[in-house]
Amino acid sequence: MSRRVVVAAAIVAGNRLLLGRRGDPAEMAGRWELPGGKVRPGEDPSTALCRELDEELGVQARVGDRIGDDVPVGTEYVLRAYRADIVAGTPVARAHTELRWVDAAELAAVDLLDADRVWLTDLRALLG
Ligand code: 523
Repeated sequence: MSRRVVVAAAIVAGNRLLLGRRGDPAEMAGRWELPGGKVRPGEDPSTALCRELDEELGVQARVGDRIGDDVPVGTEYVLRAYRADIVAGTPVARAHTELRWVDAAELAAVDLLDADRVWLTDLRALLG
């Protein structure tokens, strides 16, 4: 069985990265992540990420290059990160309990999900 791909976005504005705080499931509640979600069967990953950013943040985004390596999550998923830029709208927490723009120092201190934490070096590089 191949793993289902979950896509996530590194959205950077100036020297800050956008993170969302998860409200569920219980074991992830309160922790922070790059926004994103599951790619649907037959869906292009970039299209899936645009859809998720629209659903979760209410923004239109342009998906750019991949960053970091794919990260296995449990036995079911593989997580994949892309750069993304907001082209229309202002992010609103529709799927998260809170959104936050973090600089490099704040990123180092925040309670990121384990899988997202694997990309810390890649993410820090985006923040200069
Ligand atoms: N992760 C993860 N990091 C991260 C995301 C977007 C997702 O570790 N940045 C994990 C969390 C879940 C799995 O990937 O184990 C699926 O993500 P989820 O629940 O955000 O996917 P959605 O948004 O497609 O979920 P539903 O709409 O609830 O099906």
